[in-house]
Amino acid sequence: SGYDVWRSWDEAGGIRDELYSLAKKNPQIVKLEVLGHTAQGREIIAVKLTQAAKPTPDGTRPAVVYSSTQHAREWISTEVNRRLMNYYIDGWKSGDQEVKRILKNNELWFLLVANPDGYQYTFDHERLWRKNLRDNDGDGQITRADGVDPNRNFPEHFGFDEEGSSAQISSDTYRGPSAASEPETQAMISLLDRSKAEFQVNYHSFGQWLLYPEGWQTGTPSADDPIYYALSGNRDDPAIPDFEPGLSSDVLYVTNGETTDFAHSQQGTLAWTPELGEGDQEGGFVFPDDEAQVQAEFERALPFALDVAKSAADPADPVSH
Ligand code: 0X9
Ligand code: ZN
Repeated sequence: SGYDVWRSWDEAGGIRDELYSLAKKNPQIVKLEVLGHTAQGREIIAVKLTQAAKPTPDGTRPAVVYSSTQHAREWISTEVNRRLMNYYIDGWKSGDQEVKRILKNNELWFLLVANPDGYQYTFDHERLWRKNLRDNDGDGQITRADGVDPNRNFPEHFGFDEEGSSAQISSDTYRGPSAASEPETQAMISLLDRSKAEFQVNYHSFGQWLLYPEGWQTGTPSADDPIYYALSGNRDDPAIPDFEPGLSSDVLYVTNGETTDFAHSQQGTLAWTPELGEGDQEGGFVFPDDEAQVQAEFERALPFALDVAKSAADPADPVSH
């Protein structure tokens, strides 16, 4: 791809190749699952990590879904999540006791590129593309009029108002023709179903936020708030250093049809949106192509990711940050 750090989906040795090769090399702990196919025919791939003498059926162990790159341009989210997946695989191989405990007790699911069409498009055509590649106007080409925002297409307050998503096809927050109209949305829903996940960490970028539901309104507290508070930390001592934890609709902005709202309300999966990376305006989407800075961002995010996994067996009694 011409970058030091970033790798596209399609290229030889890219993200898709890595998923297949990790599954092939580590059959005792890695299972690959094709959840669906995009408009352009790319596979939407999840990987399950768990260790057992005999294969355990999906959804039988306390589960965490780590997902990333619903928004095509948010490359740092895939790279942090990819390093997390490899941290678990390498840790298991080298006998890291904490990692081995987690993989014996839980199933961890990784959806590194939730929007592979859009992701590939940011390498080949337009670095700042956000949405998927639905041909909204049916003219057979991809232009500004095309694409659905994968994080506005979920069947939870879908299209509730025009502030939280848009009905305009050219908008970057176009919600799509109907709830769960998109293969990327259907794949995420099937993953949450299959895993019966206790928790989801849905990495995005940017802004150094650690967001949790609800996103569609600020009004109603949830009975699960104590778990969100315990795992997220607070402004003075956040679970991801320098990130501000908070209610997504309150500290950032209102959305509807959003993933973590759906996960929490419809699936009973407590879910966060970490917004990785600092920056201002659109520049923040272009995280530096610099190994040391990318690794530092991964290491910053790691303790929270581990705490969530360690809490999955008993979410009511979370590993308090
Ligand atoms: O707008 C989004 O989908 C997320 N931000 S991003 O810049 N990565 O596009 C935020 C989603 C979190 N939910 C709410 N803020 N309600
Ligand atoms: Zn995003």
